[in-house]
Amino acid sequence: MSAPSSQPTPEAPHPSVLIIYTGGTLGMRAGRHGLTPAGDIESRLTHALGQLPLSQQQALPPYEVFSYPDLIDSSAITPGHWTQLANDIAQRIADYQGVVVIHGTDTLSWTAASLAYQLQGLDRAVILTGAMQPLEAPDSDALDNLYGALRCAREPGMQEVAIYFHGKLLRGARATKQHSEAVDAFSSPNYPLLGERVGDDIVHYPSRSLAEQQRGAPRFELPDYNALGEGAIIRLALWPGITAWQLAAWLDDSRVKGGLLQLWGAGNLPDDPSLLAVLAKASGEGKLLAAISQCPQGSIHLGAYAAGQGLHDAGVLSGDDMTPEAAFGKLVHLAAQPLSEDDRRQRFLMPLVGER
Ligand code: ASN
Repeated sequence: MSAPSSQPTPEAPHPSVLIIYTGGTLGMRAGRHGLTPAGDIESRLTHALGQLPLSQQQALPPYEVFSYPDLIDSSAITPGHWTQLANDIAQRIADYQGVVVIHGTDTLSWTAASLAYQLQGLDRAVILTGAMQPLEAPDSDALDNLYGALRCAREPGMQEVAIYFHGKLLRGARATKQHSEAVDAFSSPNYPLLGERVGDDIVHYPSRSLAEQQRGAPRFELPDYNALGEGAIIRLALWPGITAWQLAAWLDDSRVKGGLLQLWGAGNLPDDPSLLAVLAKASGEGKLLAAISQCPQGSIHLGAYAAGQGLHDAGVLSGDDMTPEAAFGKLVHLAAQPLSEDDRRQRFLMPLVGER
């Protein structure tokens, strides 16, 4: 898969929005062992969107559908899928007004964060959506989510990867799944909404968008995450009583190239020098280590407490107020590129797509 040969030309956009279907509950049907991804999505979408009130139908852009042949429950997603999806979007986006990705909700925010890093410099919208109930289920949230996502995808001021779900437009690299059952399943704990649905309209807040802040020169960064091999970046949340040998069991493995630590509160670790020694050894071997909080809201401040003092010296980078999805996705993204260790560390600490 290769990057597009030319960048999109905003002066002459194609009127359609491209819908990319990856699977997820939105398109599932009941099978013998429970809900399972189902195809025939184009005619199902036409039928479902045709049930909307006429005024809403008229407000929708025309669309084309690209469906993956192997549809998945998003719990099966891997960084390899993120690479594939980013490449497929990069190859096609210049021909469309924007892109909607239909994705399972379980890992939707992980994919959104990864796409944000890979599709830096977008000059139009890539909107991920899904549903908690299948399209054909009674009172499903699917149709409203599709309606909103299609409207957002053609919004000219939207020039980033975002999630539209239950009336809210969230920055992709700031969002997280907050509920396993409710239709209001996503939140953006440390960044305000990019927009929201008001009646039949979508209100967009341009001053919060990447287009206003730091879009920069259009460029895509499409590294091959497969090249990292399975499991090169790990994620580990502290628990009371964690020991150095347990931490070492993850970090000493030569296949591991980096890791995300989820610390206590504002960035604290148990008062145990042997834990810091394991971290310092891994950093010394060139492994990229970063830390965020286990708290869903707020930031870490390494060294604010004595209990967090040694982390900086052990080479652990502050992930500030990033979501686990954004911090983990950034480690994967940086580790997959031919960068020096210093460059990786520097880029981790600077905001690339408004993720921190
Ligand atoms: N397990 C489903 C998925 O992530 C959940 C959903 O889409 N609501 O594919």
